Amino acid sequence: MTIAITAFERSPDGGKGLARDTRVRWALEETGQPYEVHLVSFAEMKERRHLALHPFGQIPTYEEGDLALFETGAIVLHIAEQRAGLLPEVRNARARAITWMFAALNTVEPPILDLQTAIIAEGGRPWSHERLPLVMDRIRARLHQLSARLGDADWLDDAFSAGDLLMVSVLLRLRTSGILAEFPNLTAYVARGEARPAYQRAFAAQLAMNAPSAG
Ligand code: GTB
Repeated sequence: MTIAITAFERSPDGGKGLARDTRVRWALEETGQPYEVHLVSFAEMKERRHLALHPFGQIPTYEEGDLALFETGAIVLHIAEQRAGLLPEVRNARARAITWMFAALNTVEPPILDLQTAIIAEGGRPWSHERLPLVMDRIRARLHQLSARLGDADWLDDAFSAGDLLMVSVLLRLRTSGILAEFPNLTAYVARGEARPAYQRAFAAQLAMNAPSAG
C-alpha cells in the first residue's frame, strides 16, 4: 500500500532537515519503506482539505490506505510497529524504547522549542535579554541529565530505536545555539544518528526539495 506524507512546499530552514517531516522520512528509511511526499504551502495547510488530515493545519501527516495520521510521535510509533528495525521484539525493551520516544518529545523538546520562541518570537522584546539565559539554563539542566544517563553508550537503551531517532532529531535543533557542543557525549550521539545511512537518505530527500536552488 502506498504511503504518502506531507511536507512544507518550501521549508523555512532551507533544507537543514529541522522540519518534522525529516523524522518521518527517517523512520520510513530505517524500516525500508518507499513513500510519496505531498508538498503543501502554508496557505494550503489551513484549507479544509488539509485540515481533514491534520486538525491543527500542520505538517507532517501520514496516509496509508484508509489510515490518516498526524503528530510525528504517533506516526513514528505506527511505522515502528509495522516493520522491524525501530523497536525491539522483547516486551520490556520495547516499552523502554517507547518511553524514550515520549521523553524526547515531552521532556527534552519543550525547553528547546521555548528557545526558538525566545529567539524568533520574543527576540525584540525589552525583557528578552533577561529571559534568554533562563531558557538556555533550562535546556542545559535537561541535557546534563540526558548526558549522565547516556554516559559512554552508543544509544539510549542498548540497540538503536525509535527513541534514539526522536531524541537525535530533537537535539539537532540545538546545533546552532552552541549548547549541544557543551556536552561531548551528546554531540557524538547526534553525530552517530546523522551518520546512519537511513538518516542520510532522509536528509538528502528533504534537501532536494528545500535547498535554495531546488525547484
Ligand atoms: N506536535 C506536532 C508534531 O509533532 O507533528 C507539531 C507539528 C509542527 O509543529 N509542524 C510544523 C508546522 O506545520 C512544521 S515542523 N508549522 C506550520 C504551522 O503551524 O502553521 C516545525 C518546524 C518548522 C520550521 C522549522 N525550521 O524552519 O527550522 C523547524 C521546525
